[in-house]
Amino acid sequence: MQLGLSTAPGATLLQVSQSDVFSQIQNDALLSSSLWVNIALAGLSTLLFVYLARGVSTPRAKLIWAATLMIPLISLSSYTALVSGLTVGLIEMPAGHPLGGQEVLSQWGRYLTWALSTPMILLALGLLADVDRGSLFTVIVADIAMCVTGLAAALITSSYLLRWVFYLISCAFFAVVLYALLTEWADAATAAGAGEIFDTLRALTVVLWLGYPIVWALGVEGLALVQSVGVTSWAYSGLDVVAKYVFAYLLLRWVADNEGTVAAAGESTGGASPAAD
Ligand code: RET
Repeated sequence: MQLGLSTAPGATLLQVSQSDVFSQIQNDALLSSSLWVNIALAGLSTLLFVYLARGVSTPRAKLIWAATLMIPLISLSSYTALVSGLTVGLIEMPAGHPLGGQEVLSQWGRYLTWALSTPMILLALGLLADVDRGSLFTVIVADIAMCVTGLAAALITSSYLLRWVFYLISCAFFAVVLYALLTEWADAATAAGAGEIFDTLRALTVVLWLGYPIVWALGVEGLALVQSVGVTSWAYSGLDVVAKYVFAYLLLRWVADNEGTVAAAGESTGGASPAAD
């Protein structure tokens, strides 16, 4: 994989055509396979989830199912945009960066579409745990802010320092999400009778989500300790497979088997259900 391409004088992100990036992706087997595998898995997961939901009838379970179904659908769009070159670009790294002055391939579309997919994951988890609306709102807004500031960290080309400032701001938003998952939401889930499945999903979420900022820091956009865009892309894709499809499958299977518990939680605790507050 070509990665620290030397910069042609005056070359900018906008001068690299989409088809150039597209052929660069197609010519890199490691990189393109990391994207195509996810397109295939997102498609299969969508079909499986529609099948799993055939018996779901209560409004609350339907809402959880709708949020969960969005996860592979957003992923399908996200990976198709990446593979086409639409949301991938060559970014010239600022002075001070290990690859300063060189252009690196940035899959910036990932950060953008995480701003759509991760709120669906948190919405499904929050509904499952029957958390109150204030908490759900705060966590989802912090999560979107985490993704958008992560996008800023990836796209800044003027200052190496500011890339890391935005990275730290994103980490601060991430801390809000982690804090809620580990404290308040866990208590709410136990009260709602979903303690066990919530513990499993929370462990999966906390451990895997921590992997994303680590991959960013090690990859070409951060410290460039790993200089292959294909390897970085596989790391993100691997995390995505478990954080999205395995997560969503476990959640939906539990909801389908425990619809009564899900419906009762919304009625009795006055949590995030529409009738509450
Ligand atoms: C970035 C870099 C800046 C610092 C932090 C990050 C965290 C990203 C996370 C992403 C999770 C993505 C998931 C996607 C599934 O569709 C943006 C990498 C904290 C936690 C689960």
